[in-house]
Amino acid sequence: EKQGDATRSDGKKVHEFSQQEASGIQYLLDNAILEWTPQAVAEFLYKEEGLNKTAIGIFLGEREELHLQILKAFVALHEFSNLNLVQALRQFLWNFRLPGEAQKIDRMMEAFAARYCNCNPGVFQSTDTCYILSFAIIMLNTSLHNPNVRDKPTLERFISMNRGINHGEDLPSELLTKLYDSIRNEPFTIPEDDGNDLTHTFFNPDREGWLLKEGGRVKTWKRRWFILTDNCLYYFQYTTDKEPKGIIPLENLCVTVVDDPHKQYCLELFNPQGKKIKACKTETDGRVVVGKHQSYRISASSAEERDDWINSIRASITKDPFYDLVTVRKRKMINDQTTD
Ligand code: 4IP
Repeated sequence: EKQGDATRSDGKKVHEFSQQEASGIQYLLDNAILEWTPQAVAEFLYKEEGLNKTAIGIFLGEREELHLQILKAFVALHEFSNLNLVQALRQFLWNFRLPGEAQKIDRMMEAFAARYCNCNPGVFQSTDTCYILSFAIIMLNTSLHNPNVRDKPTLERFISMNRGINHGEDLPSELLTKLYDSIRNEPFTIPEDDGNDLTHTFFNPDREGWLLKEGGRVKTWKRRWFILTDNCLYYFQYTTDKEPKGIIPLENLCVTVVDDPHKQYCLELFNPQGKKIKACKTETDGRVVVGKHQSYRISASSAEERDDWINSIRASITKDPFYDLVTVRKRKMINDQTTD
């Protein structure tokens, strides 16, 4: 019954798009298998079975005008009338996988919020409120269902976290309770779930503990108390020290397991471009100077501990785009209110 669609003429070519490649759709278009109109492409992405949902997410998030139109048409194919926000999000987030890039997420969630408000006038004062609450729900989903998050938010906390998001006013607590219960009873189902989805990885990667660190120029090993927080690695001589001996900003760094002839269970922090690592350290006389490490070699006391650190450092380096998006949107809402 699907034979009528332009794409079905060559199953192999459709298959190309299922192979991860976002450019697969370009292939279908270039070979005139698919009509190049926003509506036709959107319907293809929405209805065609077996497409790679990660590729759909990447494709729909592109910035070019035509892609924006396709995204709009794609979102318009969703019927959200009389659904609560969680029900609508379940539908929406099942049809593609949210890409990792902040600007793409922003465009897709903006389109979603606009469509939801269109289908359900009067529920929210504006698209911004719907957008912010959608993120709050995605974060709630992670907090409640990711085993790495120990501190599970209660309903009261969820309600208080969302105070004032309806342009300074509170949303009805019956609504927030319903959304909270729905997420608590059933997490979002993520397509092509490899355990690495944004809606899962949102958790606090902080960690602290004793590790051995090799010196920069002089290769001595020192036992140091390490704290991972705010995308930085701090090390101290004693756990009670107020000032760290060194601070390593993790931005743009990579971390990996490494074999060392002298120490077991080593990990290494390095700059993938081969550049020296930008870090600072305090000299014995108290002066703060730039670190001299080309890379940092660090030894843990077991393979398990080493891997835990590597995972936490990786989670910390992988910038979570959600925070910034929501902050920007909340600021915009406040500005809109004051200029009204
Ligand atoms: C020192 O060796 C320590 O290993 C320092 O570590 C290290 O600084 C120095 O590296 C290295 O020369 P000695 O104490 O044997 O002199 P810590 O600061 O933890 O005491 P880093 O930069 O690793 O903190 P250089 O690169 O400053 O020489």
